[in-house]
Amino acid sequence: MTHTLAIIKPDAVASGRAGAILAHLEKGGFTVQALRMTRLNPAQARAFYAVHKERPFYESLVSFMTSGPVIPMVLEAENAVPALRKAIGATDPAEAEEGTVRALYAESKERNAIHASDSDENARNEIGFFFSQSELLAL
Ligand code: 3AN
Repeated sequence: MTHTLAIIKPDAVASGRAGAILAHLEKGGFTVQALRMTRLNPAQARAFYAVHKERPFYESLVSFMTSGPVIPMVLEAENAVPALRKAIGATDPAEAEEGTVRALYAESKERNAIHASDSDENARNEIGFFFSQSELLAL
């Protein structure tokens, strides 16, 4: 079993889809190991998405990710990182495979309901970004 980080984004929390997304992931074989609700400030959102800082959508993305509460969580599964990327679908919900979280719950390429780490190294860093050692005692 390995671990990855998911974030239910502000669009999905605001529209009341967080519970459905969580249920979808649990049904898909992911086990929640840590979870909380928080609101990112602009410095935190900029730091989290620093790899995108040269992209034209960066400021808009920061503004969206700070627009309301988010629900970060640590998920456990076999090959958790690729398994969760497959379960969430393509960045653009119009291109996301049927039955994926983004096909079911995302609004647009930016307001796309969920984030998932894209490598084991990023998963470790992103888990550390949101959760302290004491919150990860079960891992
Ligand atoms: P993913 O979340 O599928 O890994 P990334 O890492 O390319 O996608 O993009 C990070 C986030 O930036 C996306 N989840 C989405 O919210 C936003 N984003 C990506 N591409 C665009 C775009 N062309 N226009 C607006 N927002 C975008």
